[in-house]
Amino acid sequence: MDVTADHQTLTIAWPAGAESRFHALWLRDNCPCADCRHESGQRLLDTRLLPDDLEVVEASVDGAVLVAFSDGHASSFDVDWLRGYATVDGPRRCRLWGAELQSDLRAARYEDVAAGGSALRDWLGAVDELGFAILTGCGTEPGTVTRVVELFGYVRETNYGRLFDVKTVVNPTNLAYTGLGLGAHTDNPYRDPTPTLQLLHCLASSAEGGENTLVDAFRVVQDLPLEDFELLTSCAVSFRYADAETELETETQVITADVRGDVQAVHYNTRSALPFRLPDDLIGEYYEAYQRFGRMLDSPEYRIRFKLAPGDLFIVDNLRVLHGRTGYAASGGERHLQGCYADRDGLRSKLAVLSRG
Ligand code: OGA
Ligand code: NM2
Ligand code: ZN
Ligand code: ZN
Repeated sequence: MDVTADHQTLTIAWPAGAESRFHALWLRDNCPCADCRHESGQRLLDTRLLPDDLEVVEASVDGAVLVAFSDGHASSFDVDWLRGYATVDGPRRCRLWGAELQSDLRAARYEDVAAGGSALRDWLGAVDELGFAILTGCGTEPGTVTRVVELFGYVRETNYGRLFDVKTVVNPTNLAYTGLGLGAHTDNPYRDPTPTLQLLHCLASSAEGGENTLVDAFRVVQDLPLEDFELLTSCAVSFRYADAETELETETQVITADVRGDVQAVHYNTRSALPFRLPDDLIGEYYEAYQRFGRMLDSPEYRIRFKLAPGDLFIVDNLRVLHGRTGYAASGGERHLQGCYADRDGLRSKLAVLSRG
């Protein structure tokens, strides 16, 4: 490997032939020495104090990449660390799936996952990679769903409580509390920010029906015509929920794309979408895109389904994997789930810690 300095650019020629360029300011800003980085890993250096015309005056390789800068500072960079930043895209962990996953549905056992270690790591890894995971053998003790969250993160309390019961009630305030079927949806899209994880734990399921469906909305987005993607990512829509004590309304897009144009989040919920406020000349086209996407989300080609037995639980990445259920009979059996919300950052933190080498 070979390094060359030219004014503001350090060029590395990797042994396999590829070349990477690093800017002087980027390198200086990321100097790992004890003057520039605190041992906590936080940056001591104030980026704003660096001179705009900073240059690399000398560079060489001696185990590490040694760089001398025009401000008099010298840095030593680990070669593998530099290689990790040689491309703009970082690693992407997500594996998209469709109905084919049905034949490969895996479930972990509560007692293994609750013991922590590699079983917990693998279960959290599945959530990160596939956007959902199933857990069996959780028992039917009320409150278990929040104990599962405590294995990796923090419960996200909402107006529905720290946890909520999903069963039919008289005078329901939410269609989830009826026996009606629910098409694929994002929970609580009217909340800002929308919870990024949802868990549902089955306490009773003797009623006829009430199967759950899951769809990887990111996989569906892949098959969406570009014009639809553009409309669904660029038009703002709002979601709302109101009852006696609550009034929540949030504006977002049905599909959110990141700066690279990759899908970042899906907010889809026909029950709580407010009437669209869109210009007349867009509304027809918007509905065309919205309908195509919505129908694809409930199409058998993309979704998986399963019936939760008492003691089973599933967790979804609420902004990627949409969930639904088929309707169930309100009489002649009981169906009772408990659910709660949590957030992805806590899950990813636990996963990262458990994955340390
Ligand atoms: C919900 C929900 C699914 C079910 O409560 O948000 O989607 O299986 N429930 O009852
Ligand atoms: N519940 C189950 O987001 C929604 O409105 C779906 C949520 C009421 C907490 C139902
Ligand atoms: Zn330094
Ligand atoms: Zn739901």
